[in-house]
Amino acid sequence: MTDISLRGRGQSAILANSIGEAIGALARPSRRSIGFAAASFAATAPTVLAAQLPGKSVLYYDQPAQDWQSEALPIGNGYSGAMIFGGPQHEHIQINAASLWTGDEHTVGTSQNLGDITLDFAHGAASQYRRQLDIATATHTVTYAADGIAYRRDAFASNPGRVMVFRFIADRRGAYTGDIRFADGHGAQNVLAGDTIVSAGALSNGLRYEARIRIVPQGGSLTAAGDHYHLDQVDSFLMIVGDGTDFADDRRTKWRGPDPHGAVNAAVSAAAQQSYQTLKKAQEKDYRSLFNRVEFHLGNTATEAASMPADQRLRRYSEGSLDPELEAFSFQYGRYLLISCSRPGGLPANLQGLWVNTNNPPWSGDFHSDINVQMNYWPAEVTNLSTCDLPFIDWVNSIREVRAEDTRDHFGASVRGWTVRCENNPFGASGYMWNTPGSAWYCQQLWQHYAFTGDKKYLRTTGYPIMKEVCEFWQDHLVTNAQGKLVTPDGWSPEHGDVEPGVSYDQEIVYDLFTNTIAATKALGVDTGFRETLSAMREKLLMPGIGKWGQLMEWAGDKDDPNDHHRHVSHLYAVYPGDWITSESTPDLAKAAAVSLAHRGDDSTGWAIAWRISLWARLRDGDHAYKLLRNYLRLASVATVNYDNGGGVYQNLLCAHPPFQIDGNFGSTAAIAEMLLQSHETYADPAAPDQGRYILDLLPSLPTAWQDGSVRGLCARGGFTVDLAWAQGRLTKVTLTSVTGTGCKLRFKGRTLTVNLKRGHKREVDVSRL
Ligand code: FUC
Repeated sequence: MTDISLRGRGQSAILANSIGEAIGALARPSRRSIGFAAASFAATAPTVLAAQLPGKSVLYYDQPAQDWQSEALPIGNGYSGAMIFGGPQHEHIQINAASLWTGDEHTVGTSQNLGDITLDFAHGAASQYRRQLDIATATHTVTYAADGIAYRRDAFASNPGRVMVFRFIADRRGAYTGDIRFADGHGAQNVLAGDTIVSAGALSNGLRYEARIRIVPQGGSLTAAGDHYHLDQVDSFLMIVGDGTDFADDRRTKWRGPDPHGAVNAAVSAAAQQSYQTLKKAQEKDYRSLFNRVEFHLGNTATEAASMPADQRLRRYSEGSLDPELEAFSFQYGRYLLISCSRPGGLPANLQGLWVNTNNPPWSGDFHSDINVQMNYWPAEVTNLSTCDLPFIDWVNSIREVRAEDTRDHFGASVRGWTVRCENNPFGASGYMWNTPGSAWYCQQLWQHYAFTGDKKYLRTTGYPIMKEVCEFWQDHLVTNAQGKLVTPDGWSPEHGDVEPGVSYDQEIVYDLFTNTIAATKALGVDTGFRETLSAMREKLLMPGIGKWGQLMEWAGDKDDPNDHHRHVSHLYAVYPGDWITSESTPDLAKAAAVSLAHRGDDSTGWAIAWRISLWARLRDGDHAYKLLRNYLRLASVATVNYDNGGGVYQNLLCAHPPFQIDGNFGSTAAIAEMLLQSHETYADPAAPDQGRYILDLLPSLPTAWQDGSVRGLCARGGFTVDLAWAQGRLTKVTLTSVTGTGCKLRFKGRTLTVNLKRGHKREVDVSRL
């Protein structure tokens, strides 16, 4: 056994600075050399925590988590993440590296669990227990008292630091005696190096990974005990966790980069040299720079609920109580999750974000192309997290070549462009049914990134080339039917019905693809001939019909069943996330879409409810959207696995398909934004004859339940950010900022006002004119 508690002077100075400072800050006044203030901390710890609580940004519980999917709480830095249980005597922290995937270019494989850290402490029974997640600071905190000692843990995942930091403090010296273990998800043996547990290995596909868990104790001793560490009467400690793999999103290097050891070791070592406060400051600065871009408030009606543990609060809400701030919280929670699992340079959010606790997760924890991976990115642009969109865009960019080869193998050697099947991995492999318009759906999101940001360089170098090649696929793939209409020969309404020609889902997405690509050629001033070809083809596309019960037809034939409650509503794509069936421009189709949607029902799986909220918001029925939001936010049954309905959220507010699937979290956040602001419609402007301008519809689907509120920082197409305040359903303040320097039309309840802003300018609009 190696005793590493005797440290050089330099190191103990760092420790004194870090944990000592931290606890000192927590428990002033007395801050001696190591900063403990035993008596005052004991007295103030619960108060200190409580003082942070009523925060609209906090989820809290008075019990530790027992169950991973429904109770543990997630943290993440975009590349690595953890689910924290918060047990006082037995802490369990399950960790992930987002790129830990089996499979290759031909086999989808699955995303994988990295492993489980456990800490067992020799405490007596805990009292005054509380754990919380504060999404304003992205910090998980546990406090409790045991044996007359007050304990506190804080945890966060640092994007700039590329580590996760766990701090354990107490109000009495020598409070921590126990064991720290790591169980590698693939059975690799731990190596104990100095004060670090190292676990490294390779998956069946050769992908190398490494996890490092470094313990930085203060006081007492840390000793290696076989495959784990033993703490003896340690005053407090930091646990710095780094992980990674050698995945690279580059086919030319066979999807591999350098061995993860170098980067993981460097990140953990660098973090261990910094004080807790310095690490926290850097993490918060980065996190707040994204999270604080949007604020959303819905009055102050729920103070009582806000002070309840989240499980009770959700139960109360599920039983019908009003809690608008919970609704606002769930909006922000989707943003928290996206910031935590989707950062530039990383992989896109998978079906569980990046939080996967088994090596056989539901649906492989993959990038599902027939709604799920797209839905993960619905909130990105509109909720001012454009940067979090980049992993999705980069992933699409990286898989083109593999997809083109596979597409040619299946659709014929002369077919240009590419498309996908339903199940997808980081290496471009695609499995299960062909989802022929899947790549065109990706392109819709590539176009939205431009529509919101106005970033022409991105459009020229990344967005447009992909859109163009996917159009080429459709130029080669569409066939002319007996009525002279262009149809997809092998259409499929996802997970619903047979493969047959002219399915509305395919037709609508291709229409959308051609429309956006035409707009892209105009924005870039390129490819006039190609544009004309696309325009001519678009005119010949079979459009969805209106059927015998007034419904928007899902298939080319009028065979929809009015009692069909299938979760997918793929034929409503053109309403949302598409943008060309609208009450204003295509009122008959919009009416038919509402008939279809009403018949499909209000109950479904988590993501399917989230989609329906956006659809009702686009169809201008705020109260129906709200009704579904309440369905979405009901407490889901824990053990259920259901493919058809039973969606909701677990007590940790993660979306229940069921089981846990994160798309509903993201889809519902996007849907709330859609209730407050829409910008998908355009108008002709002589100043922009080719492109048109966007109409910014303010509070287009405000439910009766949200008569008072405010939102700051939502984004609109055309490069605007919008701040709104309203009272009794009437706008009281509208502030507009233009990033790109273009004009727009504001619309509120049908009244419009044209506004022209210079690049970077901000203006408060005279609401009396709306
Ligand atoms: C689609 C959906 C399922 C599930 C799966 C991951 O296939 O139809 O409900 O969400 O993706």
